[in-house]
Amino acid sequence: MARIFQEESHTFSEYLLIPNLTTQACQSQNVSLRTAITRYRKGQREQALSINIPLVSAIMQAVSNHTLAIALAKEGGLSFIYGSQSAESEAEMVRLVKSYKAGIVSSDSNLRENNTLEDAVKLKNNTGHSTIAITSDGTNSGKLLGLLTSRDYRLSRTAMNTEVKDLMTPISRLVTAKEGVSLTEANDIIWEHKLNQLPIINEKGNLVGLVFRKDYDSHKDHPNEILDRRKRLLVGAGINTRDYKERVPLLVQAGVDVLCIDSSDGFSEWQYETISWIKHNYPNIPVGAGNVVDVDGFNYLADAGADFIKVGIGGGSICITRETKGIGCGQATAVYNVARARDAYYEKNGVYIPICSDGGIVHDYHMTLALAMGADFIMLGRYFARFDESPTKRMVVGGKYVKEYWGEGSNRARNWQRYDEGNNKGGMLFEEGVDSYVPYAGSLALNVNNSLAKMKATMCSVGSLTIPELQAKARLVRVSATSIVEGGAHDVILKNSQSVDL
Ligand code: RVP
Repeated sequence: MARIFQEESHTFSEYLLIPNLTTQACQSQNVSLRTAITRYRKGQREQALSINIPLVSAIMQAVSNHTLAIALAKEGGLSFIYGSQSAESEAEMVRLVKSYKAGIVSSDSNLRENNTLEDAVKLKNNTGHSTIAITSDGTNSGKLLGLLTSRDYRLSRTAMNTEVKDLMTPISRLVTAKEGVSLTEANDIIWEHKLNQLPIINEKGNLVGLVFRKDYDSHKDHPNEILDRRKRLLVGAGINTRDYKERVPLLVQAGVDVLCIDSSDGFSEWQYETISWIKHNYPNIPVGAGNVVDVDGFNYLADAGADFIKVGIGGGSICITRETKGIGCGQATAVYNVARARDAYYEKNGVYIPICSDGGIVHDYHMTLALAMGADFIMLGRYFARFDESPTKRMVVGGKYVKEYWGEGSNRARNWQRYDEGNNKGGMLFEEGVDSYVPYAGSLALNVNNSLAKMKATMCSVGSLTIPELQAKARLVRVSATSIVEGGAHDVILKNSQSVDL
């Protein structure tokens, strides 16, 4: 006999937070949004992988490539590079994030000395980087012969067929540092000689890497950025339950920090097997799993060894899984129920497994509600798709700037690994997602900081300086349909009805 749950499931818009006492210490600058995203044993929270803001970007073609991953990691959050591409190109995106800022980065723009200015300009347009290392073999580890930067030529005056050896600053006039130099020493040399970049070479004169002045400044501008021990930005990657034995090794080789199995329904034996294989072969690489919406799904993946568990089925803005398959649960109820399962698991086993609320964030305050209801961090697709750094094109539609945003279950993404049964039978028979536009919103940094300012203000109203404190203290109330209307501007004539909902 089927069982019908007595409780209705609800979504974030149906709840509000009741303020707690705001003490004098409760001020935005005192709020910490740092959150652990991988499992840890009681008393060992510091050993978990943590991020500085509780936002991660969705595993989607229209959202998480290397440019978004770099921008988000600089603000303190984490991207999961989309897995619906070849393992090689996904690994390449991971590599681009990892090499973005090591303090000492490996040079991604290199030419031989007999290449022409035309070659240099093409390369610069491709990589977006204006510093080109000129090496004996045109690779990033050849013998360093000189550096070419945009200061070395004037496109209006210099003939395009000029060889770079006649334009570059030759090694004899370059300040360099020897391999083994520390980042602090390298930065001192940069300051002392007023350089923009400092090449690092080994004892044979081969190029090892470059240190850029702008990276030093960048860290000052991005105090929240998340870095690994080698000062490289952190990045995650999505995987599936089909080709993980080939894909995971390439991602690990590229330096990925954390993996996540990407599936609309994660309560499956395929996920169990995938997690077991990763734990056996790569015990040091954390792996998240999901998505689930209830206690049973959570416990199953927790026992499988998942390092975090993603919650949400059908709540995504572009998702029609509920309409096509009739599975899912209101996102607020799902998060609340799974959070209780997590707490019970912690109580029983002494192991805390963070949960991620995935999809369905429409207003900024929904983020804070998701945390208050027990989420440790939040995954967003639509939100990030609107920014400059997302991979999609900005265009004008109906006189407004928009960006494209499509679901991984749409025909356009053809991400059948996420949407079939995970059993190698393959083939996407029906769509679970749509193709859409979202309003263009500008730079990631500006928007994220604005959203976080609201989050911190709400946390202060709830008398909480940290996410665990918010989870412990939050008091929420359901609101009636009429109260929801009362919550927006009402009974006035709005002067600007065109305003974009951020
Ligand atoms: P949103 O932030 O509301 O746009 O939701 C993003 C989430 O939607 C993703 O992280 C994923 O879980 C889900 N998704 C992605 N594609 C599809 C689909 O095509 N149905 N759903």
